[in-house]
Amino acid sequence: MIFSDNSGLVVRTQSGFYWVKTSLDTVMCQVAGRLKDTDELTSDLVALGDHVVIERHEEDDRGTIVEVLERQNILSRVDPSSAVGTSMEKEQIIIANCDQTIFVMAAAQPQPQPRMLDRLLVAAEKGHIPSIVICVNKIDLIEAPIYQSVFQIYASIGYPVVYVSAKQHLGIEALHDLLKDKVSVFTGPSGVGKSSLLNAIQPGLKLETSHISQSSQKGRHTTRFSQLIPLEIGGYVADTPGIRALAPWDIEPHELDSYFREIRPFVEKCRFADCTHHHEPGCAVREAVEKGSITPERYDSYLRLREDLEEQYVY
Ligand SMILES: Nc1nc2c(ncn2[C@@H]2O[C@H](COP(=O)(O)OP(=O)(O)O)[C@@H](O)[C@H]2O)c(=O)[nH]1
Ligand SMILES: [Mg+2]
Ligand SMILES: [Zn+2]
Repeated sequence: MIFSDNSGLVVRTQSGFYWVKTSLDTVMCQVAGRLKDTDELTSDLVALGDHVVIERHEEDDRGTIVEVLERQNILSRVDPSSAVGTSMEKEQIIIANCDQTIFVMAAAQPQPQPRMLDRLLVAAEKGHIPSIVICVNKIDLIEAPIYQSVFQIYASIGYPVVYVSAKQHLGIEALHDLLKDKVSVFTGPSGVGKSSLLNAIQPGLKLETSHISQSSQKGRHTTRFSQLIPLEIGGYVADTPGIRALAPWDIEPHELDSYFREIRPFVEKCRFADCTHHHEPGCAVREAVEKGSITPERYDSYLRLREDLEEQYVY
């Protein structure tokens, strides 16, 4: 993307302010009022990673975002601060136009959360993210067979899995190669080591990392804004707030099966076109679970998420 002095990339968002990196400089902007009145706002008007057109103010060094260019892809969720589960719920865009998402989990402390990972994967599939990678950090803490038993299933269904330790500097080179010249986003629960990994990749970043209290084993939320960090090796990486829960945005129950990579190929073989894969006779998905081509864990994730979506979905 080529930018000019009045167009650029949104590199930071914080409380209604957006920092736009143009060909000249980085300008702090707000959103033009007229963009806000268009229609009912169900999503963020401007998100990290957006390509925007700005107007510079004559009176100061700030600007106004007057146009958001069409997004290539988005990673989003239901905004947890909106009225979740009602018609007033909103979409929160974690990042727009990224080349890849790297979902970070810890091998331990905090415990891996595969059900949450499955939700993240669904959100990324839905948002047309071109490359989806899973990064398992803190492998210094426990034995390989323990964490591999949780994560190798993802490699077998086609998601690259990289095992790393920010603390012992293991696998950091592999991450380096993945990030080079791309716009990437690190997302995952708080306390899994996202900021520590970014610090390991680019010493000198000095992102704030949190201490896990031994009693709760939950990371403190230290990241309260989102930013795209330019990498010395080329490209950007987004540091975003930790995610406690993720409800994928705007997914109808019947489309969910298409966002589970290993379930998708079986769907057209079910006897009924509207098969939910829950109880119907002649269900090729359940047959695949019985034969071991789909793991019970991922199938269970599918069923649970489908149930959540059925509850939320307004017919
Ligand atoms: N043992 C171990 N601890 C780590 C590793 N990476 C990060 N931590 C610790 O985990 C805690 C949370 O890290 P932080 O980077 O703030 O996590 P974030 O919330 O995902 O950004 C800090 O106390 C880090 O020192 C690792 O590879 N091994
Ligand atoms: Mg952090
Ligand atoms: Zn079925």
